Amino acid sequence: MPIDKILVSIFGLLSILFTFWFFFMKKTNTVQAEGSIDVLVEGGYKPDRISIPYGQTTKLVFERKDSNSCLEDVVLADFKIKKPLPMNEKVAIEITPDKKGEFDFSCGMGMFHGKLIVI
Ligand SMILES: [Cu+2]
Repeated sequence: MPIDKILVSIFGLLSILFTFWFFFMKKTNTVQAEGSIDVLVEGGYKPDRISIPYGQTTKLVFERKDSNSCLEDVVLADFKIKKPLPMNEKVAIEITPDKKGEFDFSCGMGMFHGKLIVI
């Protein structure tokens, strides 16, 4: 087998492994909120996949540490919530989901995203 074919095969195998790893990591990133959860806003949302219980009130406490004006609002469109996030201030948003499923939250312009998973 010529060396270039071996290299291509190895590269192909690595990209398959990377794809699996990428999606696997994304799934395991989900954090379960128990009553309340802190969300760090810095270059995105951390954590960005939050599972919350159906029919119960969960407090999402956002704290923005990123001066990027893009992140100055957080929008939970499905819950009709839009809140400004002043720098270095904790902003609590209480939600009581009355439906199950996955709901996006994002910055005001929709460039950074997170997901609420109601279970
Ligand atoms: Cu934005």
